[in-house]
Amino acid sequence: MKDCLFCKIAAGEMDTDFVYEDEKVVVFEDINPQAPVHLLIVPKRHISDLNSLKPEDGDLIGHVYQIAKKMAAKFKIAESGYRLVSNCGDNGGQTVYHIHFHLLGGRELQWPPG
Ligand code: D5M
Repeated sequence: MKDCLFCKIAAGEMDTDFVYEDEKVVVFEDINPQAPVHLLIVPKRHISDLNSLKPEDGDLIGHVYQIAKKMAAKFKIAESGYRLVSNCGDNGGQTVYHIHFHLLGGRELQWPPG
């Protein structure tokens, strides 16, 4: 989608290093990390937010969870624990309207989040 930052990143048009890429998603480090490990798992196809998900997106979202598990092992946070979160809308703290999943770990995370 034109003028979408994460579409541009996913298309390789920005100078972003991917820690993982396949035909459906890219994974890269968050520019403003909130934990020692803070990755963004981003579907390549533009979907604005959780509210825009369709039933047929189920396989894609299942894939995101499989990649989260793989990244947790790769970044050695699988045993200590981690969090996978997608912010939706203004009150949810979403700032980039291209659906993405934050994978956070490497420290004890607080609950509830702020
Ligand atoms: O999360 C959007 C996240 O995207 C936020 O944590 C910063 C991150 N971000 C923004 N621009 C970049 C670039 N260029 N590289 C890496 N990370 C980036 P949200 O849940 O929408 O607030």
